[in-house]
Amino acid sequence: MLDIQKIRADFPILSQKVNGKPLVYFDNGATSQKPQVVIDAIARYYQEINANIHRGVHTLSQLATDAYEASRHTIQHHINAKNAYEVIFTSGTTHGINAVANGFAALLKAGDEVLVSALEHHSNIVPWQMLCERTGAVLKVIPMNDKGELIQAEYDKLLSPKTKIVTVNHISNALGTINPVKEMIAKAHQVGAAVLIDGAQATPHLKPDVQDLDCDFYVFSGHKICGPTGIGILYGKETWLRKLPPYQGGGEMIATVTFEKTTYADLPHKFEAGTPNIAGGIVLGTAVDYLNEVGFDNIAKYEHELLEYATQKLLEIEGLQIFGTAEAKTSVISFNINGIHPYDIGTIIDKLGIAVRTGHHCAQPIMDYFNIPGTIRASFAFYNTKEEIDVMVEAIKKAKMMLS
Ligand code: C6P
Repeated sequence: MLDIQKIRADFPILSQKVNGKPLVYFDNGATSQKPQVVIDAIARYYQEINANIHRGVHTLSQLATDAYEASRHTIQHHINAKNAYEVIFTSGTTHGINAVANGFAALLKAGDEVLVSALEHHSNIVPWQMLCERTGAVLKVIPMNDKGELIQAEYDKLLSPKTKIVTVNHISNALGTINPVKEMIAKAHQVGAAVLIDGAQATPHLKPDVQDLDCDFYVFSGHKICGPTGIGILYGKETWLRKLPPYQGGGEMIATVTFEKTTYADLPHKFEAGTPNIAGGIVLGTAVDYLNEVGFDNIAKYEHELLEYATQKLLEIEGLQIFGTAEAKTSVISFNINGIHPYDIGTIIDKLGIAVRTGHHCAQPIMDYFNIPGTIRASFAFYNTKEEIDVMVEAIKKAKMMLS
């Protein structure tokens, strides 16, 4: 069982007032709040060991390098990667997806197929469209049903020897659907396709096991898992990372450089050009340790309670419709109230201290599917409470009265 009050005390921002009201932070899908250990670790890095890494023989450079590489091992163990060099530091999910999509340009030819899902964030659509434009490959979309679940029978039909890569999120940011990625990966492998899993929304809620999933790539962002912004992870199977060309050229990703030819550094450095986000990399390890101390089983169980409680309470509001009713769902609720624009509700409840996201959530095709401009999205984390949900529900009722 989680001691929520003790956990909340770890997050200084949660005791703040916003617009004169206690903050109710339900925009965790956009970014998570940071515990004091993470905030302290950022300051400690700059106060005590700030130096460039993998370059100097001096003591600070060595300390910073050791801390950065220790964090890589923390993340390796967290996601159960076979080797630490399969864990690449990136600036975030978007960077990771672009690195892989860019690499596939060297492997695809006209007529090859790339499968994305109808549930994707723009970050997992646009880089693949750009890849298809460059190579003449064809983008195909795995459709979804009215509950926001991917239609597996349609996926089966789309898979063929022409499919070179399948790219799908583990959890949808807009609807909260948890996709059956393990089964989808196995099916893709039967036709020889690689699979990238966008774990941006999954990693705050669960501990991915990349070897058990057998995914070829798994990407996520540090800022959604209590870490800083500007840091993320691209996991890739060694065979794939060796096969793909580097994404960017520059310092630290080379073995030798002459004006005639450059040879590349070994993994993981081949994909880590330039001075990285050193503090971010180190502190991502701190964030992952913090979450593991809270425990992902505890997190999942508690967040599911919040989801069920909020769903039931929200549905008591007349005219409220929830988008995304998948059987397997995480603690995200997207909804609208008859005839009221989501921005109007979002703006009014912000005045009451409540932070939710409104709009298309960088997932316009999902909004198009439902023929709506956007939704109000409340996304809960393990530090939220049922009392906060009550505050939001009352605020929504008030906003509804004002607007109708
Ligand atoms: N979704 C949201 O409010 P970056 O921006 O690179 O850290 O993550 C991009 C991204 C990719 N895939 C999924 C499934 C995501 O949810 C996100 C980020 C945030 O839903 C901000 S748009």
